[in-house]
Amino acid sequence: MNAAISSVDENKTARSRLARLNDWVAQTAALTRPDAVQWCDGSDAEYAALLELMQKDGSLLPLNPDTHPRSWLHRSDPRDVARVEHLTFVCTSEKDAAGPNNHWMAPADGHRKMDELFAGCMRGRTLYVIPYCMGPIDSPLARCGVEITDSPYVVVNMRMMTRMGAAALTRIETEGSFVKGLHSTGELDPDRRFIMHFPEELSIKSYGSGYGGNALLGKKCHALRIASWQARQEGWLAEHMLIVGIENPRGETHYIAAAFPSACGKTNLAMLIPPESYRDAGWKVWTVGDDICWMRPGADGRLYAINPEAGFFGVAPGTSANSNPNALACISHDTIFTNVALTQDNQPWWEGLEGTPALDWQGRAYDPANGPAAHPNSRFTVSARQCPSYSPRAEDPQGVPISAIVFGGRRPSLVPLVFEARDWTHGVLVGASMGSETTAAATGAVGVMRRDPMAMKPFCGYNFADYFTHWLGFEKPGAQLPKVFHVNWFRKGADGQFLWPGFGENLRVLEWMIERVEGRVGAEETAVGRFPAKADFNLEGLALSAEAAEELFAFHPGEWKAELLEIGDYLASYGDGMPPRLQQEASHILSILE
Ligand code: GTP
Ligand code: SPV
Ligand code: MN
Repeated sequence: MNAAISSVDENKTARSRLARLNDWVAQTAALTRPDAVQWCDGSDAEYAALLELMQKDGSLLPLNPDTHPRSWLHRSDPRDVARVEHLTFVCTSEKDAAGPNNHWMAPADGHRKMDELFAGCMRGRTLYVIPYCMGPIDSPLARCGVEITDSPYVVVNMRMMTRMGAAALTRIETEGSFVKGLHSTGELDPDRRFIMHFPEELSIKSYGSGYGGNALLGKKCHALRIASWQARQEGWLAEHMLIVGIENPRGETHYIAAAFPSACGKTNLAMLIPPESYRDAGWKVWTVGDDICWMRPGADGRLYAINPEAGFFGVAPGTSANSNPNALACISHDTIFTNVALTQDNQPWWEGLEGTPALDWQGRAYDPANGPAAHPNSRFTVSARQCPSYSPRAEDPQGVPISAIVFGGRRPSLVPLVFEARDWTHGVLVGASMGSETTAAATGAVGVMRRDPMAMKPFCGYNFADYFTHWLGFEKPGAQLPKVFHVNWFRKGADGQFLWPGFGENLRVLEWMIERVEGRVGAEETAVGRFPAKADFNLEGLALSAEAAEELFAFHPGEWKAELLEIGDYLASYGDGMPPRLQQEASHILSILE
C-alpha cells in the first residue's frame, strides 16, 4: 500500500471514530431536547462568551477587579454544596464487582432511572459538548473523555481543570476511545439527584447537581472511579493523591505521592512553602498535582506518575498567607470562587483570611448566628499554570518517578506524626486500614471517624478486595517500588488543640522520609512500623512543648492492639475476595502486640 492510500484509509477511520461521538451527541440531544448544541473548542473567545452569558443570567458575579482581576463568584443552590456519596452508584453486571464499598445498581436499571430523568431535561437550555484530556495531551498515560452538560458553569470549570477543546478532540479522533459523561443540573432537587457510573461501558450519568465532584465529570467520576477500573485491567493505579517534588540542598528532587481523604491536606502539602531555615539551606518544593495521581511502572521498574488534571478545585476556608501563600498567589486573578463570602468592597472572603465579611455564601448580610460566612466546602477553581511552585515536570508526558507513597488522615489520637511501613505488603495494609474523620467535602455528619482505605472510599470504582489485590500485585520481579509511610498532622492534645503546627513545618517530616529513602538514617522498629529516632528528626526552631514532642512520636502498644483488632474486623467485612496476605499481615502485627 502506498503512503497516499494509507493516509486516506486513516482519515476514513478517524471520521468513523468521530462518527461514534457524533451519534452519541445526536442520541443524547434526541433524549434531552436542548434548544441548541454547542461543541466546545476551549478557545479564549468561547470562554469570554460563556462568562458574559453567566454574568447576564446572574450565575457568575464579577469580583473586585482591582484586587481580583477577571475573577468571579458562583453561588450554588444551598442544597447542592458537596459530593453526595449516598446518591453515587457503580453499576456493574455483577454486584460483587462493585463491592461493599459502593452503592450498586444493575446497569439496565441504572440507565432506565437516569434516562427517565434526562428525558426532555435540556428544553430551553444549550447542550455543550466538552472534549477533554486527563493528563498532558501528548502523554501515553493520559486518557480522553467527552462530557455533555447543560451547565455553562461546568464548561468554564472543565476548561481550567482539564485540557479541554480542539486538541483533545483530535486525540479522540486518533484513538477512537473516550469516556462518555452525561450531565444535567436538572432541577437541583436532592430527591432527583444521582451520580451513576458504568465502568464496563466507560460511561457516567450525573443528574441534579451542579457542584464540583458531582458535575465536573473529568474529576472524581472519570479520573478516579472509571479510571481505577481501567487501571486494574491495564496494570496501573488511579489514586486520590497529590504529587509533590521535594528538592534538597544538593539539588536532587524526590517526588512523593500522598493520599489524604477529602479536605485533609493534599492541596496544602502539594504547595508547601519550606520554613525559613529550610529555604535558607536551599530546599525547594514543586507542585505536580493536588488531588489525583495516575501512576504505572516504567521500564526501570519504578512507578511514574502524572497529574491527570490541569487545575485546582481547592478548599477555600483556611487558605491564608500563613497556611498556603502559594494557593493565595494562584487565586489572585483569573479564578472562579464557589460559595465563598464577600467583603464590603466585593472581595472574596472566608474563615482564615483577615478582614470581615459583609455577605455570606448565600448572599445574605453576614450574621454569625447563620454559621460560617463562607461555606466550609467553598472552593476556588484555578489553572495550575498560575501556581508559583508549579513543577516544570508537571507537563512531562512520561510522568515523574515516585520515591515515596504517603498515607494519612485526621486521627485525633493514637496515630503518631509519622511512621514507615516495613515493606510493600505492610504498606498496602497501612493504606487499606487508613481511618479519618469525615469533612464538609461530602454531605453528612462532619468529624465522624471512618475507615477510608487509600483515601479512596468514595472513589474506588470496584470492590476494595480486588483493589487491595491489585495493589499487592505491583510487587513483582524487577519492581523498584517506593517506600510507604503514614503521617498524621491532626493529632490533638488533652486541650483539643493540634499538637503539630503542620503546613510548612510538614517539610520536616518529608525530610525524614527522604533520608530514609536515601538510606541516610536508621529507624526504630515497632510492631506497627518504623518510627524516627529522636536524633534523626529535626525539631530545631519549633515551639513544641516537651509533652507534645513526646506524644507525637509515642508508641502505645495497648491502644494499637485495639486498633488492629478493629482493622482485622474491617478487612474481614470484605469477605472471601480479600487477599489472605493482608489479613495475615494484620494478624502478624497483632501477635507481636500480644
Ligand atoms: P480535597 O480537595 O477535598 O480532596 O482536599 P485536600 O486534601 O486537598 O485538602 P486541603 O489541603 O484543601 O485541606 C483542607 C483543610 O485541612 C483546610 O482547612 C486546611 O487548613 C487543613 N490542613 C491542611 N494541612 C494541614 C496541616 O498540616 N495541619 C492542620 N492542622 N490542618 C491542615
Ligand atoms: C474531594 O471531595 O475530594 C474533592 C472535591 O476534591 S470534589 O471535586 O467536589 O470531589
Ligand atoms: Mn479530592
